[in-house]
Amino acid sequence: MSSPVKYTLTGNIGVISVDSPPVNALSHAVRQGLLDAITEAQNDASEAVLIICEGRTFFAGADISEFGKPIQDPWLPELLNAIESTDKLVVAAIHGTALGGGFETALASHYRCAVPSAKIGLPEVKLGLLPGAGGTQRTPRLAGIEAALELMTSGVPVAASRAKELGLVDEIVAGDLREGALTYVRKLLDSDAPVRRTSEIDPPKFGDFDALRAAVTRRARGQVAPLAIVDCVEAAATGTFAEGMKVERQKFSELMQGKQSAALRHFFFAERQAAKVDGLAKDTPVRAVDSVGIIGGGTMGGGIAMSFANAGIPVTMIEISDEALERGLSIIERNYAGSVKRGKLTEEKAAQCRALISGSTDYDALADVDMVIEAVFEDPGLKKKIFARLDGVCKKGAILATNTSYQDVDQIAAATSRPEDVIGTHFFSPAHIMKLLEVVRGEKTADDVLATCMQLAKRIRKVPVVSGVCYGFIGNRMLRPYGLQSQLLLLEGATPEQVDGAMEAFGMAMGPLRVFDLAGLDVGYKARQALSDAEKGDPAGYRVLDHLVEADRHGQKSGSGFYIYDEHRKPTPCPEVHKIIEETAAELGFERREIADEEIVDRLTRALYEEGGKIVEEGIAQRSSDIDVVYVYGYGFPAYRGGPMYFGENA
Ligand code: 3H9
Repeated sequence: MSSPVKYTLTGNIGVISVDSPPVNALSHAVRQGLLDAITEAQNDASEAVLIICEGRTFFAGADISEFGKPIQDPWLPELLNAIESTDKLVVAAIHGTALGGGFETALASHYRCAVPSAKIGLPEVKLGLLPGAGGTQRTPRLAGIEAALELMTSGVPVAASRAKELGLVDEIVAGDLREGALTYVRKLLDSDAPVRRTSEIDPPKFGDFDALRAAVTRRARGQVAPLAIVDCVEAAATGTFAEGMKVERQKFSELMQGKQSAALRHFFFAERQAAKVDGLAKDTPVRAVDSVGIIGGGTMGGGIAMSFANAGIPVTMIEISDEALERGLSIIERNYAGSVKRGKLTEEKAAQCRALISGSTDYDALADVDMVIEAVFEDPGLKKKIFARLDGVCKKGAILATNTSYQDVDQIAAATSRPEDVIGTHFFSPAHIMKLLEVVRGEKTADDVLATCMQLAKRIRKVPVVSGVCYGFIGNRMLRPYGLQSQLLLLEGATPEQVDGAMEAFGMAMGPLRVFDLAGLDVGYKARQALSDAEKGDPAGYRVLDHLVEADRHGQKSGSGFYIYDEHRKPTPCPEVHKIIEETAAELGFERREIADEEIVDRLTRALYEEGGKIVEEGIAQRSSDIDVVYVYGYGFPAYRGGPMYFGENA
């Protein structure tokens, strides 16, 4: 098999060029090729060496698919030491994303240049790991302790310009990368630039590591890798390079064998797998979507509009009256202002996005759009009426999508003469922030409509998961047994703060009862009033909720629900709620007992896992890992537990 690494001489510069699609991961073949090439360069007539990658990116990191398997030499840290110890100048030329071991390869080079669009990052923490090829030791030597820690504990990449400010990139090259990089190497040679080994730079000596550890612990929320990163950086600041490398190796190996990294690696591949639709050919044509209409300017409609505008796609928002439209557009305005204030968007970018959103009260404004997303409240009759109207107004081939969270997409599609163009796109609130998109495939949804929505999701920076049609689709359907279990636990003896505390300590972004409070207890209450006792199901599932609403406790918005809320929405436990729970337990004949936190976590996660199993069995989800993606990105399940299905199988 030919090597993905080529070595050629261009004048007096040895060029190591790597071509290993899709992302030039540092697989065994790449590492071996790099070692062979650097050895050849060391012994030939070249005066300097350039490392450059073909395709869409510089090395995206170690090859994650090799993790968990026996290590094949040369292992990355040794390879990088060999590169760094070369006597000839070694320069890395970065484009695309230099990530993890990829960026560590650049750090082991003596100089680094990058095109302006390049990004560099150390995202190992997102895999439950730390930079294990010298990154924890070399980064603080170039960028200082705080910047290095920020890069490594957040895992968020930075742009080339910022990397240059931090001293992690030496030169930004405009135009063609190879030409620019060769010119840069010649400039270094002409100026007699010395071989500059990062490992030989004196490490920064300062660091209040106790304070840094405390800050990282707060942000890490149960993850072990961020604290191990602090340990490595402390070793960089207090010992020699060789000593620091020993600590790094030890900690990397511990993390690699730990449960969190295994779960996060599962999740990495689960996310990528979710984008693939079984039975849908890779070359399925997609429809052009260059303009979108949104029906409904409420919180959801506004967030969806922003998601498209942020990706440069113009949006026409439809409301029933000028006042409603005005209200919707002003919420969007406020959201953009907030993003600017928090430094998420520049004023200029926010203005550009905002300018892409226009409004109308006339459906005729949708005559030419490529896609419409209906985002009105959950009234099946109203939704059907809207789709019948869209059928009359929209051009042939327009995709007609509903943002329903529960309703039957097939029945909505049946209100049109073109059910093949109808699909569900279920966004999560706040829609401009939450990454999950459930793409609901109706019985008659055309393949190209589905393929278009999967691709479009990526364009608007969402993670799509395909769901079949059932009440609540994947995510909300699983909330039912989860919610029921939370109510049973209360009746059997737990307090709301114990249930939420146990689940939050487990890693959920929010416990189930705080979620009830956030959503509003009155919503379910009103819906139940229309149901017969038989339809309502087991009273244990809703009786406490009913009593709370009847005591005027509607959740966070009313200042009280399962908790009392202050003006900052901070929850405080409430004795009156304890009393309501105890009385309801007596009313329904429950005998109360001590319940351990482990039982709470076990019963609630099992409820998700069991319902998830049914969802896969029925073919609603394509695979159980898709459910993990739904729960991590849509419902705050901790990624380091792998998602409810992975957790259920591996806990
Ligand atoms: C590390 O480096 C440890 C070292 O510090 C120490 C070692 C001793 N390996 O995401 P995409 C595949 S840890 C293997 O859809 P995009 C991916 O599975 C690593 N495969 O594309 C997918 O395959 P498929 C630190 C990888 O354009 C295909 O490439 N690095 C790897 O949206 C396309 O991926 C990271 O954590 C990999 N490293 O985004 C970076 N990366 O087509 C992880 C990707 O079969 N990668 N694949 O489904 C990324 O963040 C994104 O993939 C990237 C491209 C931004 C590069």
